[in-house]
Amino acid sequence: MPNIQVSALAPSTQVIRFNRPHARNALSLALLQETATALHAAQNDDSVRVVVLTGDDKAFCAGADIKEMSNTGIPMWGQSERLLAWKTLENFPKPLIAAVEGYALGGGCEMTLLCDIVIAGQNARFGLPEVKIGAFPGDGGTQRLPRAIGKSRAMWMIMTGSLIDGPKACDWGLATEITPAGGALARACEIAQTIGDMSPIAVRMIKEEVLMTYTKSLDESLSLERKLLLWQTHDHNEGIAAFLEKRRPVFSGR
Ligand code: DAK
Repeated sequence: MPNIQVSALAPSTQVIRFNRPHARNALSLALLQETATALHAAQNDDSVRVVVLTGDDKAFCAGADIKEMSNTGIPMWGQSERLLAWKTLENFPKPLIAAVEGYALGGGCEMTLLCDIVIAGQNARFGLPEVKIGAFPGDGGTQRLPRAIGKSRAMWMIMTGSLIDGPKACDWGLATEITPAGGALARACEIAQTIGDMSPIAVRMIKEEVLMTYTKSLDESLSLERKLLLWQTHDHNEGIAAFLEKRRPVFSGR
C-alpha cells in the first residue's frame, strides 16, 4: 500500500494525503521520501499551483516513526535520504497548505511549521512531545516554533510535551484558521483555489520574500525586496490591464 495518495481535488490544486492510518500517519522514511518525490513532481508541473498536505480524521501525522527508531537507532537522524526529504519540503517554492484533523505531533507539527498556511479542524491537536522519548524536535521545531508563537509558549510546549487544541493553535498563530471538525481539507482547497487563480510568478515571489524574514536581517531583506521592484512580468501587465478593463485577469505565469 502506498504511504501517500496524490490527487487533484480542484483544478491547479494537488492534494497529498498521508496514508498510514494504522500508525497515525507516522513519518516512516518511506512516507517522507514519497512525499518528497510527489513534491518534486508538483514543483515541475506547471498545472499545479498549490499543494495541500493532509492526513485523516484521527491524525495529520503523529511524527517520526518511533518503531523505525528502535530498528535503526540514533544514526537514522543523520540519514541523507531523511535530511534531503526535509530539505525538499523546506525549499518547496509553491504555496503549501496543511489541512489538519486530529494529531499533528513531533515531525508532523514541524511539517505544519513549514507550510505557508495551516487550516485546523476543531479536533486538531498540535504538539512537540519528543521530550517524552528523551529527544527534542530536531527537524526545525526548536527554531521555528518560537518564531511562530514566541519563546515562552514554545518552551512550555517543547519542555512539557503538552498538546494544544485547534482553537488555541489558531489563537497562538500556529494555525491560520479553524473549521468545524472534518472541514479542514475543504477549506484548504478553497484557499488553494483562490491562490491558484493568482499569478503563479507573483505568488512564488511572495513566498520567497516572506520567507526572507526568517533567514536574513531586516536591512538585507528590505534591500532585496526593493531590488524586486525592477522585476516586470507579463502577468503584472495583464493584472493592470484587466483592472482597467474591468475583467478577470488571465495569468500565464510569465
Ligand atoms: N511512530 C510509530 N507508531 C506510532 C506513532 C509514531 N510516532 N504514533 C502512533 N503510532 C502507532 C501506535 O504505536 C499504535 O500502533 P499499534 O499499537 O496499533 O501497533 C497506532 O499508531 C495507534 O496509536 P494509539 O493506539 O496510541 O492511538 P491513540 O489515538 O490512542 O493515540 C497518539 C495517538 C498519536 C496521541 C499516540 O499514538 C502517540 O502519542 N504517539 C506518539 C507521538 C510522538 O511521540 N510523536 C513524536 C515522535 S518523535 C531529531 C531528533 C528527534 C526527532 C527528530 C529529529 N534529530 C536529532 C535530527 C523526533 C521527531 C519525532 O517526531
